[in-house]
Amino acid sequence: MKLYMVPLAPNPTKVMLYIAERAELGTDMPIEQIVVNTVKRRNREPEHLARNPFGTLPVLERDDGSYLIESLAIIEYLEDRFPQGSLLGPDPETRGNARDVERIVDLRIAGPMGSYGHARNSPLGLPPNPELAERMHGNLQTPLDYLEKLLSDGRPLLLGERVSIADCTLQASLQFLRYVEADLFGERPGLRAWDERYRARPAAKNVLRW
Ligand SMILES: N[C@@H](CCC(=O)N[C@@H](CS)C(=O)NCC(=O)O)C(=O)O
Repeated sequence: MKLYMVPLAPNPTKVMLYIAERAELGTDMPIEQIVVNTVKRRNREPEHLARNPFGTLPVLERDDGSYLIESLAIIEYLEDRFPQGSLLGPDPETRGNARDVERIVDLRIAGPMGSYGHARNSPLGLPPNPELAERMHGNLQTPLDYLEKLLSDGRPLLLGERVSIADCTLQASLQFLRYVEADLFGERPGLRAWDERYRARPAAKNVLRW
């Protein structure tokens, strides 16, 4: 299989972190990772549009040559294809909780963080938009409080002791924020400690560049 990706972007990074965490748990998935340079707009060229008409990354090319073009669908596919040592967890309760927090992180945090970063200091060269940045900052407060509260019981990771797809999705967005030199945690010591702890993991060290 092939994963078309770009290192800084949050959605590819979340899949790359997932693959690295699975490797740490003992499942080395046979996936070649291929960079598509979004700064040079290679993702908008016919070669990539043939893989994914929306031009986004990541894209997983399966062994039969067909594609998956949504990051969470790619992770779920890999979970189903390599169920031994699944990251989602062994039972419906664990899997339900992991999916729930991952959706909250992706929809309520990763999206606004991406918009905030691009509005402040876009790596793709988008024009600054202070008004949008301020609105995204406001939208992020309740979801960040939600995560801070989850962590307030002393758990090391977002779902407890075991790493989850929610950790991968959150860290993928934080790498992007570090690159654009933004910090949105405010006075949230639980999230700051989680960030340090997650970045010390071998999978994070293998994948993260910023
Ligand atoms: N819902 C898609 C979103 C994919 C997405 O928006 N990827 C961004 C990178 S994080 C991208 O490719 N942006 C470049 C572009 O749209 O030109 C997913 O989860 O995979």
